[in-house]
Amino acid sequence: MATEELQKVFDDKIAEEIRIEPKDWMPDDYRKTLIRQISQHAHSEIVGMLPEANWITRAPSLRRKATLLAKVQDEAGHGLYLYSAAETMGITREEMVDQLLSGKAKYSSIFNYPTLTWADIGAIGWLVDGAAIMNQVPLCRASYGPYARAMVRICKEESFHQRQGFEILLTLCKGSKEQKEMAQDALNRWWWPSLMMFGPNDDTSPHTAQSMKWKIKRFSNDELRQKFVDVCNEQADILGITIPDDKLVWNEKRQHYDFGEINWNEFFNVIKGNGPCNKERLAARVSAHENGEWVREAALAYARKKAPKSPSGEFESFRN
Ligand code: BYC
Repeated sequence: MATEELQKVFDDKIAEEIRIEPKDWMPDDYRKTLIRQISQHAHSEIVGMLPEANWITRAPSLRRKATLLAKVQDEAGHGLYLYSAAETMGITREEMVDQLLSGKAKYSSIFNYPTLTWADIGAIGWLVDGAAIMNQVPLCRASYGPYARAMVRICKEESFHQRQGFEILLTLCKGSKEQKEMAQDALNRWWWPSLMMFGPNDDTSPHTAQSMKWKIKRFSNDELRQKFVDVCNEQADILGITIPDDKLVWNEKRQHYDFGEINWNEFFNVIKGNGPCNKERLAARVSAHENGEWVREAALAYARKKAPKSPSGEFESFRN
């Protein structure tokens, strides 16, 4: 088929809400956009394990430790589904890992902030996983099949994470004066970075318009951020703590909360690599990769021994 015909088949599928699958023809830019988004999403899940893992050894009870351990493991699983989804588009896992470790690929800005107290673990669950769900539930309807299907399972797990975070904060807020102050301090530090997770405002976002045409994104960055602000307000009331924004006010006409200006200089500075923990996060990933080399070698050697010989006499790669 000529390219114009292939393009038409692709456009019709998008219009009719038929999923694009790995073997289907797709425009180069669609492939490029998805590789960028899915791989950065995968990196975010993997780097996102670090701030929370910081508290596994110091969780205040066995129940909290077991839950946090399970949550951090879930994030590893999310990273792996997403790397697999990206691989269906023709990029290898090694290439993606190289892009992360060399600093070429982005990952979510939020994971470049430190977790200073136990309340931060509650705030991450409530706000960071909460923002993630708001952004990711619509991705379950993304036009690319493997990405959309990976997101279904991820979202189920993220909602559990969000609830465990909220419950940590609720416990602290019902506790002593010091505990409530710790919860408020965590909210003060995590609120604005959580709003930044949704990405730049629509008028400065280079990718949103095209990604919405392709039905990768179903809502714009600002639309999702607004939904998030609206739900968090009610949840903060239940907790009895205050969102650190004096411009936050219900707008009867818009039927939404108005809120203050995000510090976009801070956001762009963080995604350029200059946030409080960027260097530490990358160093941790590089070290984990280097220390895991023997595991990769052993797995490969085992797979070579087990794998059937290909007709050329070469051993199949264990991932083929
Ligand atoms: N941080 O045109 P835009 C999680 C970049 S994992 C860093 O709006 P797009 C979790 C953007 O990449 C959370 N960079 O782009 C894990 C682009 O740069 P490039 C991650 C950001 O792609 C563990 C440029 O800014 N979630 O929740 O249309 C524990 C322009 O942006 C950020 C996902 O990855 C940011 N916050 O929209 C707990 C979800 N925002 O690539 C929780 C999937 C923007 O041109 N991704 N940039 O160099 C998406 O939905 C979209 O990619 C985004 C950005 C909404 C994030």
